[in-house]
Amino acid sequence: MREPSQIGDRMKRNYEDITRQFLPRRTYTIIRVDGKAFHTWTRGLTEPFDEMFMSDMNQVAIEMCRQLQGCRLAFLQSDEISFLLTDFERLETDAWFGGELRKLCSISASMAGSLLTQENPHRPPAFFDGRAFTIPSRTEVMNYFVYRQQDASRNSVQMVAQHYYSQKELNGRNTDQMQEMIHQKGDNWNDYPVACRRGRLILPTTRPSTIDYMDGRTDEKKTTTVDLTRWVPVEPTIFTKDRQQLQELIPPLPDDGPEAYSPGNSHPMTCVILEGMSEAAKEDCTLHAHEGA
Ligand SMILES: Nc1nc2c(ncn2[C@@H]2O[C@H](COP(=O)(O)OP(=O)(O)OP(=O)(O)O)[C@@H](O)[C@H]2O)c(=O)[nH]1
Ligand SMILES: [Mg+2]
Repeated sequence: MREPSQIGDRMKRNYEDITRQFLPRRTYTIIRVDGKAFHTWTRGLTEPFDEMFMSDMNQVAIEMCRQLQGCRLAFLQSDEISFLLTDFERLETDAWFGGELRKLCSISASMAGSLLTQENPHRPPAFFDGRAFTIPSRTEVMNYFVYRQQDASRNSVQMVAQHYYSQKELNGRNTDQMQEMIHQKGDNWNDYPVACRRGRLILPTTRPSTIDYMDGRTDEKKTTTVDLTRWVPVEPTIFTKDRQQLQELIPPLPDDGPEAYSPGNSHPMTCVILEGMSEAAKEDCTLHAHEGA
């Protein structure tokens, strides 16, 4: 009889590992998760925009920003979230799961699914697909977010139009025509909140926080101040008109020279406060809204 290790090695070598793929190192990685058949999963939610659902998606994105190693920001709209990850800060910086493609896709999709299900225990389980890929230039990373934001606005107009008209009435209509049709119903797409029209960014912010701890040597209770990172939802600019917000958020590749990348709070921020947000998250938003003012 063969040793279990021999059969195991053979299975791995001949089958499992043969399709193992890794993303290139020291560049930009995008991971995007998208709700599976959310047209059905969202049935019964407020149309065209459900604040609780948007808030839940923000929470999913915030928790994932915490968990995804090297995450710089997330951009979300409708039932999808894109994360930007980098792995080039130092030569020794690791990539999340070494950049193993199937790990990146499957773990991020399952995270999103279980986090959203946890937020909605009375709804059916939520499933997501996940994809991960490399974009090798900073400008193209900016263009990627322009692409997702344009999709956000197109989706958003469509969702409002579908609220007033049947699919048949909307067939063949472009976004401008749909906006006009919305107008005819006495509504104006431009009056909807930015978060509904342009998507949301999730950004890291740091603020000093006081913590109590026990000094192991003296057994004394002590207090110290540390910088805590919190992730908060922020209103995006219109990326095609104002690229500065994005530019400041995306670190240049190490070979790009000393560009003006300043992590932290240098970008102006208008936070997104939604119904259902935790008190701590609201407090963060209020704090940072003042910083951005
Ligand atoms: N009522 C409501 N529905 C929403 C909201 N946000 C997203 N949705 C729904 O989620 C859908 C997401 O669209 P898609 O991702 O293109 O479609 P899908 O049904 O998820 O299909 P696949 O992604 O291909 O599996 C929209 O068409 C809406 O039906 C919301 O705020 N309120
Ligand atoms: Mg979907």
